[in-house]
Amino acid sequence: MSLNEDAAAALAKIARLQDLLGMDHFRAISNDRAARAVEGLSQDLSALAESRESLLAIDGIGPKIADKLIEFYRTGRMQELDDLQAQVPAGVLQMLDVPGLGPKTAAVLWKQGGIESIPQLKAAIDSGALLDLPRMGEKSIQKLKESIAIAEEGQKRLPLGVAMAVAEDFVESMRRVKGVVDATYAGSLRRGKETIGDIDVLVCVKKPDDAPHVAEHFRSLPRVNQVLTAGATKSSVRAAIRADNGRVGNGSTELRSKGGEIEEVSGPSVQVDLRVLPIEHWGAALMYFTGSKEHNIRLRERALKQGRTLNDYGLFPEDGEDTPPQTRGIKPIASRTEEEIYSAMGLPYIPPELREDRSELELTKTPRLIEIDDIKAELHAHTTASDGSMEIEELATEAKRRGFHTIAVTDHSKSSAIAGGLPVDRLLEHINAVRRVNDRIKGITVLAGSEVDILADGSLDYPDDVLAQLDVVVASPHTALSQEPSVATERLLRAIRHPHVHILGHPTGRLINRRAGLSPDMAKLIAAAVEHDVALEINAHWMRLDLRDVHVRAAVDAGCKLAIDCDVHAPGDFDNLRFGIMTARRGWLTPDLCINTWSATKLHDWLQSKRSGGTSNAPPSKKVPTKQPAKRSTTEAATKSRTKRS
Ligand code: DGT
Ligand code: CA
Ligand code: CA
Ligand code: ZN
Repeated sequence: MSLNEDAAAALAKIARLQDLLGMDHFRAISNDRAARAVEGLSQDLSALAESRESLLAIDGIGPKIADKLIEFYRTGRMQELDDLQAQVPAGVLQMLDVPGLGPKTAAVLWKQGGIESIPQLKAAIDSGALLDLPRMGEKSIQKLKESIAIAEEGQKRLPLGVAMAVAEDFVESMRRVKGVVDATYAGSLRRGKETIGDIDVLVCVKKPDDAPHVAEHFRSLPRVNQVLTAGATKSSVRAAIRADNGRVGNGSTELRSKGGEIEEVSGPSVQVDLRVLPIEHWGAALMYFTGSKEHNIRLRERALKQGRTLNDYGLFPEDGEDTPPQTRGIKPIASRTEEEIYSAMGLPYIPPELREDRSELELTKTPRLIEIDDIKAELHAHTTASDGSMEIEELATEAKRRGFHTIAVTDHSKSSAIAGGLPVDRLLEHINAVRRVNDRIKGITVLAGSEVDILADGSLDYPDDVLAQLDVVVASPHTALSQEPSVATERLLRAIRHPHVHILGHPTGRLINRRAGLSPDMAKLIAAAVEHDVALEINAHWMRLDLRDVHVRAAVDAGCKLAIDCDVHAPGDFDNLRFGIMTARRGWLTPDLCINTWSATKLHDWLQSKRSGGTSNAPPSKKVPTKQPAKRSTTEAATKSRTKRS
C-alpha cells in the first residue's frame, strides 16, 4: 500500500518537475495521469510489478511508466526523478511542496525572479518585489502567503498531548451528532506515537444516508478554521489548537517558564481528516486507518499468503479479480470488529501501540501490557520548595485523590538554581517537613526524596551522606545536554552506578520538537541499570516522553526496571500519566517491570534495599484501602480512566 502511494508520489513529482523545467507538457500530463492510476489501484504494486503485462493492462500505464514502476518496485527509486531533481536547487524543490504553488508559478519565481528558496520567497512577498513578476497580483500573492504559512506549520508534527486534546474534542462533538453510532480517533494518535502528523477521526453511522449531514457537521465545528476537502464520506479541515483547551495550557512550570514555548510547539492549527463509515466494515476501517502503514502492509501480505485479501472494507477471499471485492457484492470473511479480523487471520488482538511492524505479528497471544489503573505510586514530584505549585500537603492530597498509595516529594537540587533547587540545609528542613506531613496524612505514604542533578561529569549534586537520608533519589541530567554521546554515556553510567540512586530521571533530557538532548549508548545504560538495580524513567510529560518507545522496548527485553512518572509540578500534570503509559505500551511494557505498579510494601522494600547502610529513617508503609479498579482491555479506556477521575 505504501509502495503504491510512494510510487504515485514519485510519478507526480516527475510531472511537476517536467513542468517546472519547461519540458514537454504532454509527458507531464501522462506521468500525472499514471500517478493517479497507481494511487487508485486496489492491488498492491508489489504483486503487479512482478509481471510487466499486468501493469500494461492498467488504464493510464504505458510501457515507459511500467518500466519506471518496475524499477521503483525493485530499487525504491526512479532514475528519471533523480536526474530531474539534480537540475533544480533544493530550495526550489521545497517551494514545489507548498500547496497551491504550481510548477508554472514556481518556474516564474525561480527563472524570472531569481527566487531559490521559501525564505527568499517570503522576503520577496514582504518587499513587494513579487508584484513585478508575471502571473502575480495582490490576490495571488496573498494566497501564496497563506499557503506558505500552512506549509511551514504542516511540517511540524504536533506533540501527542497537544493533538490528543484536539482529537478528543472532535470525537466528543461527533458522538453527539444525530445518526452517529460511534466516533473515535485512529492513526498515529491511537497508536500513541510521540508526535502526530495529522488527526484521523472515524465516525460510524447506522444509515449511509446520514453520512452527508454528519460530514457537514464535522466541517462546521467551532474549531474548524479552514476546509481543505469536503465530501459526503470524507473531509479534511484545519482546526484551531487553542491554548485554553484542556491540558495545552497546563504544562509543568519547568517547561512553561522557558518563554511560552508550549504555545510555540502547539502552533495555531492542525489537519483533521474525517471518514464516515457504515457499521458493517467499521472494524476493517478502524484497523486500516489506525495503521501503521508498515503494520498494514505486513497484514496484507499475510492475508495474501492465506489466499485472502484485506482492505479497509474487510477480509475477503482472494479471487484474482482486479475490481475490489466489496464493489462486486462479495461478502467479507470478517469486517465488523478488529478482533474478528485478527482472529480470522489466526492472530491474537494486537493493541494499537504495537502496530509498528516491530515483530508484533509473531505474537501468539495478546500481551498484558501496562494500563493506567496499574499505576499506584508517583515517584517524581515537585512542591513550592522548588518550582512546583503545590505545598507538600496539597500534593499528597491530590495524589491520594487519584488513588495512589505512595507519593515521593522530589524537589530540585542545589545546582538547579533557576528551578529553585535546595541547598543542603534547606533540603534537610524539607525532609523534616515531608515527614511531618506523612505523619499527619492518612491513606497515602509521602516519601522524602530529591530530583538530584547529574552534573556534567556524572557526579551528583548532593554529598553521599545527604543522599543516604532520602527515601527516593531520582537522578536527572538538566544541563550540558549537548555533550558528545561517549561523554554522555560515561556521565549517566556514573549516576547509575551510584549506590544511592533509585531512578534515572528523563535520561536524555530531550524536549520534543525543541531539543534533541543527550544521545548516550542506551544498550550500555540499560545493562548497567539491570546490574545496579536502577529503574529508568519514562517521564510522562508529553514534551518529554523520555525514555522514548524504542528504548523502553530495549529495556523491557533486557529485564530492566522502569518507572513511569509525571514529574508533577502542578495538579494537572498527573493527567499526563496516560502519555507515559502509551509510550510504555509502545515499548511492550508489562506491569511487573514497572515499579509504580508494585504494592506499597514491595515498592518501599525495594527503595529501602538501596539503603542497606541503615542511615535512612524512612517511614513504614501505610495501610491503604485496596480498591482494585476495573481492568479494561482497550487502550483508550485503559489510558483514559485516570484522567476521568480528575
Ligand atoms: P501521521 O499522521 O503522520 O502521524 O501518521 P499516521 O499513521 O496517522 O498516518 P496517516 O494520517 O497518513 O494515515 C492514517 C493511517 O491510515 C495510516 O497509519 C495507515 C492508513 N492509510 C491511510 N492512507 C493510506 C495509504 O494511502 N496507504 C496506506 N498503506 N495506508 C494508508
Ligand atoms: Ca494521522
Ligand atoms: Ca491522515
Ligand atoms: Zn522533575
